[in-house]
Amino acid sequence: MNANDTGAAEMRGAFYRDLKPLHLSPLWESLATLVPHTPNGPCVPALWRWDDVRPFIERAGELITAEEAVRRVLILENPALPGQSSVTQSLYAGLQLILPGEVAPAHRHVQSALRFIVHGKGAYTAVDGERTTMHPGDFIITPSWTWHDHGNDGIDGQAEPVVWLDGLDIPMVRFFDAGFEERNAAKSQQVSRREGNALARYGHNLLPVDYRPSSPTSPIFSYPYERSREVLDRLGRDGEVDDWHGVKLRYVNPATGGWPMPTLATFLQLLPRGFSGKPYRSTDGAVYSVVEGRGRVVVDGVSFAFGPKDHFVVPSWKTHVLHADEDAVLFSFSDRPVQVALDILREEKLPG
Ligand code: 1HN
Repeated sequence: MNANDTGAAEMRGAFYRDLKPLHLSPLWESLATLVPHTPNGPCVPALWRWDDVRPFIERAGELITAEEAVRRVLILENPALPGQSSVTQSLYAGLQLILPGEVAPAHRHVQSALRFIVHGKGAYTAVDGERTTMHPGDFIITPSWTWHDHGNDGIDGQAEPVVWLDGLDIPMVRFFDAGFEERNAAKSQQVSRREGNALARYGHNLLPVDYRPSSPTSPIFSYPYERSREVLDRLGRDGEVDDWHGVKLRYVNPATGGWPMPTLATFLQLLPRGFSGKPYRSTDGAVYSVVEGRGRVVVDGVSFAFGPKDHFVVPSWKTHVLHADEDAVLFSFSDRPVQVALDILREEKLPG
């Protein structure tokens, strides 16, 4: 640097300091960060092992009731975003516990929520007057601005602690500063339809003749694991195994063919025993819940071994491969519908 450059740098420095009080800043100093050559977000891959997390979920159950907590949840925080209640820049994830006899009181909010049942059965969630009993692997939707409460009455007189994964679009709603919430005077909402009504109406390749979607969210609240699992099995046996994803299906809104939720995409995939996937990356980072089987995900060369009830996050544009030692079933969710709507989704299936 010659004397001239030093002088120019000092003059620029002085200029930037003078700009500050006017809340002005020079774009040329941040352009490369604002418009990166390729995605270079702060999030890191991470894995939460069920064996590590479970004792803390149990302790939370001893320390606070579901009613006092409103929602008794341990948030899965991206290690690179401490204190932000975010597992990626756009996604929230948490593990919620409800003990036998407890009630998590009714409320509604703009944020859309999904539940993926991880552990135990016999809890219920009530959405818009209909209860759905939870079983491991079920995918359940709480649409934006619908009343919802949870309880745990058990099945046939047998009740056990139930844990599920909550996935919400909280960071997206926060980004838009568009959040509203209301609490219901009643702890549990009135039941107005028998359990299974929505699935009967909308979940069998038939729709009520005059049905017109009243919202972009799927009219099915619950996608039972039993049915989805059977399809994976069938397609796996038929050899429809993608070199990158194994047998991977997306959940669908039967009324539109689109995503079940306007902000969150959900997927279920089977990695057959011995599967060794090719590298893949996409701009929608995803949170995974392991339902069955053992294997590993290798993200940018770092290996994370997973087993049943483990959770992991693969951030945006991180190259990753999936391996399975046993038949493995993975549920996942991402912000794909939003990226598709904005026409910014990119994905790459890389050669092995
Ligand atoms: C919420 O309403 C639930 O209803 C779970 O179970 C997690 C996290 C943040 C905000 C609202 C639920 C939540 C939440």
